[in-house]
Amino acid sequence: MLTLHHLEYSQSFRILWLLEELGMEYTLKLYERDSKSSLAPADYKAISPLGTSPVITDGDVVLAETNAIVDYILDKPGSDRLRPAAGSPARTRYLFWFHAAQGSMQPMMTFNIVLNVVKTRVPFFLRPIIGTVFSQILSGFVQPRMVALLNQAEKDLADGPWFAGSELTAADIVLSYSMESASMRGYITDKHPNCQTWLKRVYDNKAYKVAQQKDGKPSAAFPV
Ligand SMILES: N[C@@H](CCC(=O)N[C@@H](CS)C(=O)NCC(=O)O)C(=O)O
Repeated sequence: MLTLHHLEYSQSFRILWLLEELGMEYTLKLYERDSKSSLAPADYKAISPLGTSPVITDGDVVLAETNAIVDYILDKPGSDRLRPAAGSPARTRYLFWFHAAQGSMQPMMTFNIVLNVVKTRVPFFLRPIIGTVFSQILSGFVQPRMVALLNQAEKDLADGPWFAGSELTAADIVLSYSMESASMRGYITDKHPNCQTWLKRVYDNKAYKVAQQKDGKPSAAFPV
């Protein structure tokens, strides 16, 4: 049976939601982050070929990388209902957002988290200078990219309740973690009403709620 190795406050929450959304049978193993480094613990790193979360095991298969895991699961017989049909307009939107989530938005959020964590760990007398440098990185690099992504999200979500249109797809599931991170870090504001409504829709989703219960944490996203 497929086992999801779920690291707390990590991108694997999306795989938990996906499995619940599909109503698939699976085993869930929960892992806590290392209290000093906030990274995955040694027993988690021993499973994942990249040492990162998410990772699944399924018989002899060990698979890391969020979107590879999503496609692996959706390729299972009877599970292909969260990808719009090839050639449909919804498919093009789906492809864009499924890949923009992991290729563009999540890297910005991870970068943001890393800067925040580093800032709290440098000697206090270096913090003002480090803080200034990091602010410049955030305003010159992260902020413009997030503005472009969220402006596009606002536009696309004006056409339907979900990123690919009328139906929930795996793009929404993958985006959920990054969009929650963006909201927690103040990138999603009142200027993004469609994004705010979409996030509410995600939190109201039945399978998402079950995933939250199984996860047991106040948020899916890393809270720093
Ligand atoms: N591109 C990878 C990114 C994975 C990643 O960086 N995961 C973070 C959790 S959000 C992680 O494993 N952090 C703990 C660590 O690096 O030890 C994916 O989509 O799976």
